[in-house]
Amino acid sequence: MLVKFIRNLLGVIIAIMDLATRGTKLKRSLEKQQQVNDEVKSLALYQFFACPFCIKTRRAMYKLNLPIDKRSASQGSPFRDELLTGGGQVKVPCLRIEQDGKVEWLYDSTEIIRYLQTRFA
Ligand SMILES: N[C@@H](CCC(=O)N[C@@H](CS)C(=O)NCC(=O)O)C(=O)O
Repeated sequence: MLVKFIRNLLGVIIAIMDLATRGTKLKRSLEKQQQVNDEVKSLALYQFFACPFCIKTRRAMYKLNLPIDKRSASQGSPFRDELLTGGGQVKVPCLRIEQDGKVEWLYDSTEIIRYLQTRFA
């Protein structure tokens, strides 16, 4: 109970520090950014606000200037059930990728960041 509280508190502090120190976003031409904005409509990040792995992933998304839909997988959220049913486990971060009529659920922050950098950097 106390450990969980301290862990969550630290997560919130890290999340706030992240927001304050994000720096600059990748700059693209207007047309290119519009194309990227359209492409990321087929992506969604399932996450917790205060999870360090999610913070790391959100930071990379910010730096790459990717307005990906963020879905909270916290207790009581319908997205939690969606993640469990679709991906097979409630573990965050998880990137839902819809492509060519198929859906892939990509777990692990390092894998997600690698995927985003390869596709959008
Ligand atoms: N190696 C994974 C670790 C992910 C992880 O441990 N996530 C925790 C939250 S910080 C989780 O989803 N735990 C399941 C739960 O809290 O229900 C990554 O880098 O994404």
